[in-house]
Amino acid sequence: MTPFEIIMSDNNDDPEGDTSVVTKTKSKTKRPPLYKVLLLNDDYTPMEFVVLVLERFFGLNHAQSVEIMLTVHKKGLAVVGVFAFEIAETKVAQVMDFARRNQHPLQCTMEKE
Ligand code: TYC
Repeated sequence: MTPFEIIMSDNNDDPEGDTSVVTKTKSKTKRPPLYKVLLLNDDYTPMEFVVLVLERFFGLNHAQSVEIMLTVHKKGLAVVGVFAFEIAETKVAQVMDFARRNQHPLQCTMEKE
């Protein structure tokens, strides 16, 4: 797509002078898509571990982390944050790795917003 187009007509309904038609098309800069990072409930991961994950990898304070952890516990899942693709991917990998190393079945996924 060309960002703009200039049509100049001089042939010639307007013998006096120059009438130009200038049209501009909006150059559409697309914002990158965003991805929700979701935390899933399970029956075994300790609540304190989930709180620690939220504090450590999502920069949430203790009260926010407890609140989100309890939402996941009650509702089955919650959105923890919304990020660009690579950031979301990194967060998911960090959480999954940390859970695995501590032998908890905690699951973290992402989906396009
Ligand atoms: N349901 C877990 C328990 O009762 C706590 C928990 C909360 C686990 C959130 C995972 O994403 C989670 N120990």
